[in-house]
Amino acid sequence: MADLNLLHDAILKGNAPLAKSLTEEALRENLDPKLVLDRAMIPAMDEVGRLFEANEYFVPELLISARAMKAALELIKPLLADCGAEPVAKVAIGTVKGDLHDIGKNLVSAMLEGGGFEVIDLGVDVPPERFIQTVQEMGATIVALSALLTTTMPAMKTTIESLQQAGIRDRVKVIIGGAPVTRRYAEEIGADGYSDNANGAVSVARELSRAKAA
Ligand code: B12
Repeated sequence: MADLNLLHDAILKGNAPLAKSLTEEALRENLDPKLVLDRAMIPAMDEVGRLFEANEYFVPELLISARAMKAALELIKPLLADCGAEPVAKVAIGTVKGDLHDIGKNLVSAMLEGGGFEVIDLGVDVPPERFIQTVQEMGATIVALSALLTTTMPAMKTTIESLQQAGIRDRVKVIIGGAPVTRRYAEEIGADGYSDNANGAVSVARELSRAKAA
């Protein structure tokens, strides 16, 4: 029987091969991929953050834990599909300029794909112009911004302002998220939606695309 505590610890210790094989084992046993994520993987990264804050982990430990998390996440991602026949919208997603964190963004991206959205993943450190270009050239109607640093949150505001300046703000809905981001901040900078998790991101994107279609 797959042990989620062992998976949690493998990510915490940055043991990517073990994290991968334990995830494979859990999936072979038909454990719900969302349960594996919520009970083992995300709590492990939260603990990594706590240890970093307590000066017990440093950047190299963050990196090897992130690598283990990614190895496990790659196996989970294709299974996050949800067969709902929802209207599909195109989402341009990226981590904002100056910010290199992508685990949460990748998770949101996978959940959106699973939820029937077409996702254009622009990666990390994405300047506002890239979002603008994706809306103009590829017809994205939702822009999803991720930020994990308090110092890069203002880049979300700048991105929204740039969409305005480019005259395309009313063509898109902007949703934002990331550990330091709050609903209040989302309202403050004029975003259309916010969620503190990947499931919520899908619900918000659905609501906004329905509202747009109506
Ligand atoms: C792993 C990690 C790293 C890795 C990133 C690897 C990678 N490929 O992503 C590395 C080592 C590169 C890194 C670097 C740094 N990091 Co770092 N990192 C983390 C850590 C431990 C985990 C982040 C993570 O992946 N969490 C797991 C995912 C699943 O959660 P999440 O990202 O929050 O995403 C969820 C939600 O927020 C939401 N969400 C996310 N995006 C979006 C988008 C939308 C649209 C929506 C709706 C929802 C949504 O849904 C996701 C799924 O549920 C956090 C601590 C933490 N607990 O957050 C620190 C943390 C974010 N890092 C921190 C710091 C300080 C740094 C560095 C500055 C360290 C340094 N001195 O160099 C650099 C900055 C580099 C840069 N320019 O970006 C601080 C930030 C402090 C702050 N408040 O600003 C944190 C909080 C650690 C701490 N406690 O001090 N880091």
